[in-house]
Amino acid sequence: MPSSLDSLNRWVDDVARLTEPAEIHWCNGSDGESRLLNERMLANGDLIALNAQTHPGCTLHRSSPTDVARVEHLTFICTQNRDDAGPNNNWMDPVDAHAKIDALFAGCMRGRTLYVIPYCMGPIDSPISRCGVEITDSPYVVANMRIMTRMGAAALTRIEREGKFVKGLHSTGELDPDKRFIMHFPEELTIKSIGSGYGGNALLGKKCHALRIGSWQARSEGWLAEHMLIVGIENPAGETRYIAAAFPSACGKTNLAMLIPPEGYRKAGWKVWTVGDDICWMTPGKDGRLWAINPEAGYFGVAPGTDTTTNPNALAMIQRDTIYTNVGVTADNQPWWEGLSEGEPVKDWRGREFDDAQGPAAHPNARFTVSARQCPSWSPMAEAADGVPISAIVFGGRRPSLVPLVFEAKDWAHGVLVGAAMGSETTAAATGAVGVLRRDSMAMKPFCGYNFADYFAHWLSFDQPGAKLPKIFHVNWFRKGSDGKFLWPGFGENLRVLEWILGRCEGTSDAVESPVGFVPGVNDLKLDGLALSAAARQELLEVDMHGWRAELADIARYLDSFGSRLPQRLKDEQRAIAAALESAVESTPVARRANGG
Ligand code: OXD
Ligand code: MN
Repeated sequence: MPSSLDSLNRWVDDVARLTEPAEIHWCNGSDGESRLLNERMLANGDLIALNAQTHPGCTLHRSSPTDVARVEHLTFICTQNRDDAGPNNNWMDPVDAHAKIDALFAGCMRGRTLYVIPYCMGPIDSPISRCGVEITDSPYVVANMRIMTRMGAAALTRIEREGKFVKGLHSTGELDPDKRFIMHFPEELTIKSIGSGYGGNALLGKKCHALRIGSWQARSEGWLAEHMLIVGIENPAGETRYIAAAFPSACGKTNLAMLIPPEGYRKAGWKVWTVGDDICWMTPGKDGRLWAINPEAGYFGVAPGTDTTTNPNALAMIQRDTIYTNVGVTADNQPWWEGLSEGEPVKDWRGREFDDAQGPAAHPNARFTVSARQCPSWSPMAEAADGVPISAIVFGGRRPSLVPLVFEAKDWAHGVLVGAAMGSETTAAATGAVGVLRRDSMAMKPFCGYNFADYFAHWLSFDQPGAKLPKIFHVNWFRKGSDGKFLWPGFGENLRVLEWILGRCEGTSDAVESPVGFVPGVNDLKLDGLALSAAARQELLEVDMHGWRAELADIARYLDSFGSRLPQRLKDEQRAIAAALESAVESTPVARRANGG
């Protein structure tokens, strides 16, 4: 009888015939294997040892300067029918795509080792988890995948049992941006990536599997694969509620997931538990609630800006056993990045003598890779096979104007519209212009493996009789005053907003109804001890009806770009809100506040 590993073995043989490696190594994930690989990388310069006294077990990787971020223009969804990929994706015919990329893979591993990495996304015994196998010629990828996934022997055993896995083929190739492609074949549960060693392009378990292929699998199997952190908020009564929150890349998901409560909250007994900082797989449970796991086992976080004031938990967790990518170094060989208050750089991320005329010491998208368990706020529930029940879903983006600090959608369908309409200024996590406002539905624009119109329909489909769905909210930490400065202090203080959100879920927080949703009145948020002027409080919660009218018109144009596949229900939601705004504009310019605020 053929073993269920036969198809894996056959695929590895086929890839080896195409790529012609010098040898093949099946990764078992052991400490010995990891030590050996690290020694090899330290010897050949792929990794550089950092100060062993201050940062034991930490290493630095410098990428090619042209390979420092995701490349959305070179990322393709290759479905037989172009419309299945949708206007939100670059598309290529699967036959053409295989031919094009296989020509680049031909002979690309000559003289190199081919590593076979079996991995499991999610706790190894969770029914929500899914497995994959990545083939790569990059030992740096192996080292990162060992931290970011449950990799090795246990995953292989699960693959043998299930017989089904996502196939990912990766080679750094020539690191030539003209020979770089990240291709996804969702109908074949296959990924092929060449020409980049950068995490989001090369650690195939992350964006490629857990989001692009994962979202496709999720739709066909009835669950959700989302670009969301998962955080547990424990109140002074010892009850923990879980929130899943979607923000575009580099908008502070890691900081929010690891938030340290403000002093008053800490003293009162509030605690924050980190389940995940980037990806969330949610599935309806028997009780009608959505249950979520973090499919990852580590964090691939943005280093610049991480400091004692912004994210002390992250800073503590990356003092040991961390792979740094593209940070600067100090004279005594410690990692350094902009925003770190201690130390100063002598070398920049490219290994040159640091000279601020040449740019920052760390690349703005410099990263750390670290095991989730090293985080002081790590939640043991990250290992729970059934996941955690989600009370609230939060969407957010960088919106310097218009969008209030927080508002609540009126119901699930309105919440889906709020997520679909999400906009944010672009950041350094992908190549291209930074600071440009773009719609980024559910923060999934770069990651949804199929047509957004079908994705919105899939979201709407969860609204079934008996479902106990989370409430949906939108937050904006990034609103600026007329002086161009952020109005809201952010970071730990965001817990004040999360408290209001959870209060809304429990029915204990008040709000004012506006055409765009429920907004807290100035006295509904606990703002004591914050140096926030009355004007700033007012501005943060203001709903500018004229501005929102223009926003709704822009949202309508955006939705129209999905053509006839767009669910009618979403159009109806948009029209209902636009109509409510029209009448509000006629009667009053701003929302009425509760409590006379
Ligand atoms: C990430 C990203 O690396 O979203 O998480 O780019
Ligand atoms: Mn991300």
